[in-house]
Amino acid sequence: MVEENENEERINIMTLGNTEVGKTSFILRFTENQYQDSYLATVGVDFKLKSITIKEKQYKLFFYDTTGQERYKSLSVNLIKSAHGVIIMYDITSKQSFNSVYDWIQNVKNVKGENFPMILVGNKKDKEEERLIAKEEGENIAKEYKIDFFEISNKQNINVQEAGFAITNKVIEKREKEGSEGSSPAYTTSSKLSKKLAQKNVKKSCC
Ligand SMILES: Nc1nc2c(ncn2[C@@H]2O[C@H](COP(=O)(O)OP(=O)(O)OP(=O)(O)O)[C@@H](O)[C@H]2O)c(=O)[nH]1
Ligand SMILES: [Mg+2]
Repeated sequence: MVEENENEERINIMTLGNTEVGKTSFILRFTENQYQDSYLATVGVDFKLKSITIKEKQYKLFFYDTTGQERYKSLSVNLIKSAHGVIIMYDITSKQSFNSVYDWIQNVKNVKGENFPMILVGNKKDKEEERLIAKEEGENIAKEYKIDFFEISNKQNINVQEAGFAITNKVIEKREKEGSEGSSPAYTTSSKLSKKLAQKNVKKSCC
């Protein structure tokens, strides 16, 4: 079982993007500061946890992870419902992964509407000699959708923490804003779906 600590507010973050862009590697680097060169496609839904304190408040981050393989796309799209924030990822050496960014963003918008916390990340910044997507191209999409953009490298640990904390802060800002507007968002309680998944997967990946 995932230990529920009353003092910790839960934040569900999803990584979305084509297969092999580095979603699992990002989560591993952000939560455990580890990196593996070998590739193993994510099977089903996985997650990892990280507890953090921001402005003296404790948060438990749940990073949800699915494969970007086309045939499992509906699984990823279904999970968006229980996300509080999303990281859209592409690989700077893969045109196809970059071309899919619009689709992934649109999937999120279809489920969550406008102004949902989201950031765009171009991964594998260490492979400069194989780069096919200029930094400006990523920046332009981010500008178009008014979201933050980062180029990162999980391998060399560049900008990974910055991206992880940026999406976390976006979620917190939105909650604070909605809280101050008097609404009581469903964010503070975990959704049934994510809770069920957490219980199902906790044996696979643990704290
Ligand atoms: N050079 C380089 N390789 C990376 C980086 N991040 C991930 N990789 C490699 O890219 C491959 C795919 O990484 P994963 O994290 O498994 O990709 P994924 O997006 O989770 O893939 P799916 O689960 O199939 O959707 C692995 O061989 C990683 O080692 C990076 O920053 N630089
Ligand atoms: Mg994966």
